[in-house]
Amino acid sequence: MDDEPTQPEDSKLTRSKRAWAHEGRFLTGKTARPETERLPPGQHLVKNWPVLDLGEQPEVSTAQWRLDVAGLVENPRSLDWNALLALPQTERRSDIHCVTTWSRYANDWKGVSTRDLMDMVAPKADAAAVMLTSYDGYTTNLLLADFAAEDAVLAHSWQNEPLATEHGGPVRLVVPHLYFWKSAKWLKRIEFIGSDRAGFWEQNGYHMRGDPWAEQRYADD
Ligand SMILES: Nc1nc2c(c(=O)[nH]1)N[C@H]1C(S)=C(S)[C@@H](COP(=O)(O)O)O[C@H]1N2
Ligand SMILES: [Mo]
Repeated sequence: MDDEPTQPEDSKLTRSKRAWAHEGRFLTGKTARPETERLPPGQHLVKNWPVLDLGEQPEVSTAQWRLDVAGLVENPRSLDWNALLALPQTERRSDIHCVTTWSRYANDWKGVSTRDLMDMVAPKADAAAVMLTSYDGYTTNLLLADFAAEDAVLAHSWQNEPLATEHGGPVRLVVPHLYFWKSAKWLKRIEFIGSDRAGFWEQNGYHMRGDPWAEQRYADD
């Protein structure tokens, strides 16, 4: 016990780090932001979870479900349900911000992080963006850096329950730092592409990136 290292409790760095942790500095997770900054501009908080789709909610059983990962990758894959569950499983808590102005705090997701997926498929050097395609025909695009965000998850569970069909089960993407239209439900295909291309809403007047903190709602914002 005598030679137990002294804790540098009062060092300048430790004090700074404690202050940064308190402010949530350097963290991207919204949960670390001060409460006053947790809600992006123009948003209001809801307690329920609204359902938004194109009018069709495809019923895809876990037995039928496949996720094709294709395009500019070294190791293209077609994952079935068991292959998805065999990958490292990640839990993330994040807030939802929908472009229609509702936000919902503290959603607990479980699934495969996009970083672990990328470790498996190994995007090529010229991959710059991804195009997502869903079982209802929906598409949406993301820059590679946004897709690879630390808190982005291919989610199969929400609050410890299987993700409901209406919310995109068996598997949806969740990219919490962008408006929720980027978080494709009923995910079917991820294609790594060389340059960013507009998906469904992006072709219909929505912003190519959709950062809620910059209010990137529409194409001319
Ligand atoms: N496949 C698919 N994904 C989708 C959509 C859709 O119509 N089809 N709508 C998007 C939009 S506009 C929003 S706001 C969110 C809604 O997700 P929720 O219904 O779980 O709230 O899903 C996004 N992902
Ligand atoms: Mo939306």
